[in-house]
Amino acid sequence: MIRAAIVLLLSLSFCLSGQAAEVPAPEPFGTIPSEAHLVWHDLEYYGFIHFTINTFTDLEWGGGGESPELFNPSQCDPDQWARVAAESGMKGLILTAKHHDGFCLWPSKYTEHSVKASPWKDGKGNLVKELSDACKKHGLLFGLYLSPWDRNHADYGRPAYIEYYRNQWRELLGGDYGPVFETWYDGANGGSGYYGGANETRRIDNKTYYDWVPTWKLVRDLQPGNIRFSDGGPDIRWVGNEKGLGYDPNWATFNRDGRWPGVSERESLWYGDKGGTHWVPAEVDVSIRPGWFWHESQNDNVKTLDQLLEIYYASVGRGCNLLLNVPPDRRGLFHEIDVERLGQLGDYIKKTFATDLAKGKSAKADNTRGDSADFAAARLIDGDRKTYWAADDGVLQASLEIGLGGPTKFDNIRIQEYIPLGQRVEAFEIEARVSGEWKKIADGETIGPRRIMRTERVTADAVRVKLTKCLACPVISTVEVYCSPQG
Ligand code: FUL
Repeated sequence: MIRAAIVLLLSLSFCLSGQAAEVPAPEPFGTIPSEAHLVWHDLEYYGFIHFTINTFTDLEWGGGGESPELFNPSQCDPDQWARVAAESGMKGLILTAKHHDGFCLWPSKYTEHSVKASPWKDGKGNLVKELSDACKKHGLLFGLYLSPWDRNHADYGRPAYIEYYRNQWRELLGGDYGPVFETWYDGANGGSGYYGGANETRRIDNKTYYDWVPTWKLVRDLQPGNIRFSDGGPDIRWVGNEKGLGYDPNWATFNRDGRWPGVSERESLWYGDKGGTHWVPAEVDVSIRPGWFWHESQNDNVKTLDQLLEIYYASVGRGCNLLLNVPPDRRGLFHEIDVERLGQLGDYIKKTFATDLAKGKSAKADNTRGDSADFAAARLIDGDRKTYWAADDGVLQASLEIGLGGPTKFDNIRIQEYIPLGQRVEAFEIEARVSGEWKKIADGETIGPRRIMRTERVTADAVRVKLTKCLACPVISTVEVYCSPQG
């Protein structure tokens, strides 16, 4: 008791003496990410699995009238998908539980058009379960794509279908498959189809037909940490192309109101909306092959390591997350060529980012918030992406200099803003000190959750990051320096 009183008195007098006066952290700027967003941003790279009857009919969009008898992979092995994905550095896998043709990869109790009616495992198989188990085994997160457009269902286009669609989400998210980190709502909606034998064209109004808000609430209630993807969010947005290209600038902020799956403006999808109303960052979805589904004719068109690296730097490198599709073949396996390319990509990423050449070296800034050690430049290189350097309020330009402790060869610089306080940087330049001379090696607009600049390879003893335009005082959590394995 007496001891506690003495400690209290001592700490009070310490505070009153002024020595412990704390410099306040910057106020959050604009709209900021949720906890679930922060977890999602850290995932960076994960995989997409497009697999259904299309794999057996050589189609990209099945009409909905295909016989379930066609679904019969001979050596289906979701464990191989998850193992290869994990080895290539992916953090999760998202499965097309149902694509536009309506065939369900799990034995849904709401339809007969599913694996139940297929010869695969005598109708006793459940691919959603098998993949969710394989993901757990290999330390991957598991996500689901359930196409809103259903070219098989007799009620598509009528209110009854919305209840069917929601029931399927209840089935998928309510129990057997564990945590589902992301749910995917495709923008392709309405058109010709089988529709229970009607074989006609059914148009719907993307903005009103699905009545999305209750569906999204249902998903969140069943899976509290879930991130919901579509052209219009609500949590993350489509990047506006299927080429694997993220943009610069890339604002995580987005004017979300009035945007729905299939309803958005391209420029907002590409760049986000500076100062936008909601945090809705971009996800880049692209296939390792020309198609989303496996086609034998595309075995020679699997993207090369160089193409995959272009995609990696244009997506992950620009602060987006990369969702790379790898379609299983008719055996139900990732094809050998795809496995090889994924291995090359994973190997490259692992080797490039193995050693941060700036970590624990020296750092200085031309402005430090309140001259406080809490926000000093040393925070940039402490190997902890949760600490940060910050400038004083009102300072909208700053220069950060990282000393590398002697001439050092590198070709990658990774920078992150501390996004729990919002996205602030609008323009930056990077220089390297080569033989005593500063030389510009990169520039760009936004940084956000991460920016990785692949530069010419230089040998330099210091790196300078100039923040030339900011919306509010900059808050940067890390500057890292790496060298790729080539050469
Ligand atoms: C598109 C779909 O129409 C494609 O088939 C694929 O699923 C892709 C990821 O989204 O909108």
